[in-house]
Amino acid sequence: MFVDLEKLKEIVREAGEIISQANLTPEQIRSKTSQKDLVTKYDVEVQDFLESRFQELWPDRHFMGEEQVEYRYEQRGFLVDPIDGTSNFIFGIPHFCISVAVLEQGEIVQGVVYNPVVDEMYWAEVGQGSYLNGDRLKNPDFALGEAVFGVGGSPYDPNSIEPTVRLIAKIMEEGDIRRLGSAALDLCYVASGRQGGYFEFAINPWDIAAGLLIAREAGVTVTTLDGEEPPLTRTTSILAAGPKMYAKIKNFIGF
Ligand code: 2AM
Ligand code: CA
Repeated sequence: MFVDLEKLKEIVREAGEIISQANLTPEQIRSKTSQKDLVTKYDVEVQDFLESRFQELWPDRHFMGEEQVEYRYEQRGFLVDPIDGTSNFIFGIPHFCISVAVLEQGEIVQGVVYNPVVDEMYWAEVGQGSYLNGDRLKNPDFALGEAVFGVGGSPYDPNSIEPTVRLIAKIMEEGDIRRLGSAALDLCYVASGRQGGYFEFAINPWDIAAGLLIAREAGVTVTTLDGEEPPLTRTTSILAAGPKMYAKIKNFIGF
């Protein structure tokens, strides 16, 4: 049995309130791995809130969140990013979200991605389609020139800078790009067709797990940038697009 999705959405919405009411001050921000990798008091607060509510309701499920000190990947449990798009949150760009994936036997079976600023709740259950609030999502399968392509910059990974720029250049010969700053929302935007596709060379499982299911349930093809299944236990590359755009990018990269 999966978790009660309505209950899960309700809790995530409550967690969104913590972010909406946040009053961020400079001393509540600190850097993690580098000056580009930031965390705030609210990332931790949201994670603690979700962990305690999930443990109350679903005590037999493991909880793993980005802000934990040590990561333990389990086949069955929650994979959580309390704020995806923290840099946007810090600088007041209203584009960030809470991302929660539910795993069974190592597979993502449910996903919820919530942007509290615009009250947009994306959600999916495996085999049941994906939704934005009450509306079913379907990627419109655009050609490359017909919709923008979302790009993740991975500035934390120096090796990815050059291939990222090269792929952007190829895409811009025919289309246009966006760099919105939240991997989870990038995937949801591909699900809905706001973006035709999205790629990033280095991204973590908690950023993509929920969005990956939401995108796939909307007919989006999602793999690594080598055409493999994205692993959920380590940093990975990601390519998500409708079939037409996916084929085009596959051709550019040559996998
Ligand atoms: P975050 O906001 O949860 O930190 C932007 O390109 C994306 O990269 C965001 O989803 C961001 O997630 C993520 N990100 C932040 N730090 C990262 C890191 N050290 N390695 C890989 N991805 C990271
Ligand atoms: Ca985060």
